[in-house]
Amino acid sequence: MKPVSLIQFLIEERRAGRINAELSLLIEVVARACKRIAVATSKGALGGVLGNAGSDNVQGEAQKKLDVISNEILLEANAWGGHLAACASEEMEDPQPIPDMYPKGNHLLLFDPLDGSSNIDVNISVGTIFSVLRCPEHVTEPKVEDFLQPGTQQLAAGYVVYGPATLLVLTFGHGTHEFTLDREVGSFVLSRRDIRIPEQTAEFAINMSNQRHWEAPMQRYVGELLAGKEGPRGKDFNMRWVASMVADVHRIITRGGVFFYPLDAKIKAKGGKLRLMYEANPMAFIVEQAGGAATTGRERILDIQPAGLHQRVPVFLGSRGEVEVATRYHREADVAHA
Ligand code: FDP
Repeated sequence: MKPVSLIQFLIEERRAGRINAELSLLIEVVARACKRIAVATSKGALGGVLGNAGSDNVQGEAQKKLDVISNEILLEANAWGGHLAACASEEMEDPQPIPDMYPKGNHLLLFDPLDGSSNIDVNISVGTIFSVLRCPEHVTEPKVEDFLQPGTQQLAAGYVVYGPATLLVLTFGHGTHEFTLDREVGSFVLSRRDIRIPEQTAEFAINMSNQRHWEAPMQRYVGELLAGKEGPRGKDFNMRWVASMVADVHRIITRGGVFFYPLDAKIKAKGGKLRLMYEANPMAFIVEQAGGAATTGRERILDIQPAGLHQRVPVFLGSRGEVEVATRYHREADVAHA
């Protein structure tokens, strides 16, 4: 079969009436920016881009040079095309308006420019995560509250993983599709259409070093997985933790599995570790569109009414069967303590 490029795929989505020209352009621009980020990350030490930038982001986390570079690449690429009303990023406290000299569009773009950035300096996969919302009607200068829409309102979501190959995974709410960057030609080519995550799995991803800080239902759930064949689950489970959400989610998209960043005593006051608007929501949309499930352990992620641009939430996502068991344990524990 003839390879299908991202551009061709987007034209077909437009013809099918699933996206409009502006959203198509937006995705093209984001994909082009991510190709530049792929080039920057692949240079490693030779590009002079490793190490800390010497600054902190809005979350008080040390910024890597590549965090800052990737953020600038995405902002610059998206400023002039006329497809956006504003951008918001993990690296910036407030939304970034489109400069007055450029035309404005009807979309809002949120992104984590370089997720898993603690892995950059050790040459392990990192990625970009993005989410697209519609700008509310008659809003010309979008404010934070215009971005605070539940994940169900997303028009598109995607991530790019910069690994041995650079891959783009994308959804418009009609299935989840994967594109592989053909480095010689410089274009993304469709490599998997309508990805399906197996419903059952024997593989889980979690940072086990936090075990003693977890809530009781999480202790119970993971305890049962670790008990293996002899335990209540009656089968052995395997564990993987890359510590780059994009890489862990991509493994799940590819061969099934389940990813947890639950609440723990250290992060309880913040509400969780991962950010709702540009990590949990886009990943939940992608995973649900591939037949998986995504919850906070208590509720569906996509149903959350956001309260802040940088809000954090617990994240349970992947193979439906395991997300449901872990979520049930939390709900049962809440009922028992009500
Ligand atoms: P990072 O802080 O390096 O950007 O986005 C947060 C994230 O990485 C995820 O990509 C990753 O899954 C998680 O944090 C890793 O957290 P731990 O360091 O606590 O394992």
